[in-house]
Amino acid sequence: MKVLFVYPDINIRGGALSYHYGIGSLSAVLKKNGHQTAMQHMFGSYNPQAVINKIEDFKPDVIGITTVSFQFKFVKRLLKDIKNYGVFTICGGPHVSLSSYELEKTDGLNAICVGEGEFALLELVNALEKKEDITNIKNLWVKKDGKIYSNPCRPFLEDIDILPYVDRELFDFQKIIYSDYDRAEFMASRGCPYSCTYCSNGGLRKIAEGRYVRFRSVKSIISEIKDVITNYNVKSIYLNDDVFTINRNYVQEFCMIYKEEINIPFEINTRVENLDLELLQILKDAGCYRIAMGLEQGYEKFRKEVLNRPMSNAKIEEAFKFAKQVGIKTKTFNIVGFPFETPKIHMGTIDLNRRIQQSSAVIYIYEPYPGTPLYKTCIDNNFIEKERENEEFVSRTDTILKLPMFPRSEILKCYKRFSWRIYRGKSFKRAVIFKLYYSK
Ligand code: B12
Repeated sequence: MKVLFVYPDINIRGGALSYHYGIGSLSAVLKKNGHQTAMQHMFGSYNPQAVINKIEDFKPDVIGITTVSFQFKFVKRLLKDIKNYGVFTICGGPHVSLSSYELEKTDGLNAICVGEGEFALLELVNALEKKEDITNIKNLWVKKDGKIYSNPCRPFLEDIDILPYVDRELFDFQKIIYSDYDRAEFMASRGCPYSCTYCSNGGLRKIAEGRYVRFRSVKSIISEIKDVITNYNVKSIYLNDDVFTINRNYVQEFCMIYKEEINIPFEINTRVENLDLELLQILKDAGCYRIAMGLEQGYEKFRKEVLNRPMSNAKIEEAFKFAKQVGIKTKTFNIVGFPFETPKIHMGTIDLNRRIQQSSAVIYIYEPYPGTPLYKTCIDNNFIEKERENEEFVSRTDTILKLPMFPRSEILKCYKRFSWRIYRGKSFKRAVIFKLYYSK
């Protein structure tokens, strides 16, 4: 069977082209089982033509679309635009996993996948090929003759080493590497143990039975990295896991083998709670050049009570001090425009970023995701401006919230001024560059 994947990535800000691990993994499993796959990345403004061309050339039996919440409005448009081709359509990814009601409401959509999709999609494609019943496949909700068939989820895969390496050939992976300063991305794990109220991980964890946070064996990830650096031109590596440092023994083992067998610079995502001087030194010795951390909000009480991020500011400052001490660069992710935040509370984020002296800082505007506690807060308090929900803007550069305590105009102002405010005392040149970048 032929499966065409669609990766909607419309109105996303950023220089690097992105890879999609979910599609890569689904495609690898299908190919291993004798099916053919193709992929269309939708980038820039909404334009269905490239997908239509692919449908005409590749003639797929199934169209599989991945979707985060922000992209779903474009997915709905696409489903309408390709409806006439009569191809079976299925959507998966965090948005539909936490909003399965979308199946009933969405014209042109035949099924959705809730949670992990590798074996559900394989079963679906096999059943369609043999013209068998498709209404009782675990993880799938299927719409047939106006009726919705919803099925329970199979447990989370216990051992993710059983999966083949993600299919990188499906994308122009070398082009993706070149677009990101010759850096190749990997994931050693699935899931996150924390429950920040604005993030989908808390909801995704409850979808199925079993362990949500799983790491591949060090042997398996090292061997994939070796494979990729042999076949592509790569100068550094980014481990894109939600939090790479959850298990200290794992990090130690990884660092030891990585240094011996790979030995090129790498970056990870981490959390301050997992870091101490010793671990940072181990990371540094193995070639870790930068750690990226969600700081999100700098006012300790707000961060704890509204965002469920209980780490103290003292702990954050200590972790950044240690990173500096061992010579690892740091990057913070910050958000402005949370429900109940005020311009004054946001200044806590500016102050903390100034104090910790990170090497770089990124700011986004809060985006509410269905299925998260903070989305419910937005609904309960009537904070979402319904008329603006389908408005087109670049993801996380504007808000659809109407907050009495933080007007939209103020949120936009804080977003645009963020880098200027944190860098101007430190590096005037950098402050000006970022001021221009965010003022666009
Ligand atoms: C790594 C990562 C990225 C990477 C890679 C994206 C990717 N998914 O591969 C990059 C940096 C590119 C990225 C970008 C963004 N991300 Co991101 N990202 C993650 C992270 C940390 C891990 C995702 C991952 O790779 N998991 C492993 C793979 C194997 O799982 P998966 O992609 O979910 O796919 C599985 C299932 O979902 C399902 N599935 C997925 N698609 C499909 C399609 C079909 C047809 C089927 C049958 C099944 C299926 O089967 C797959 C295999 O089991 C998650 C957090 C998390 N733990 O999920 C956030 C997360 C997915 N990201 C998020 C967001 C918001 C974004 C951005 C919008 C940010 C931005 N504005 O730039 C963009 C959107 C990009 C896009 N157009 O989709 C949110 C989405 C929340 C939501 N409800 O919308 C998450 C959940 C984090 C959060 N804050 O809650 N991200």
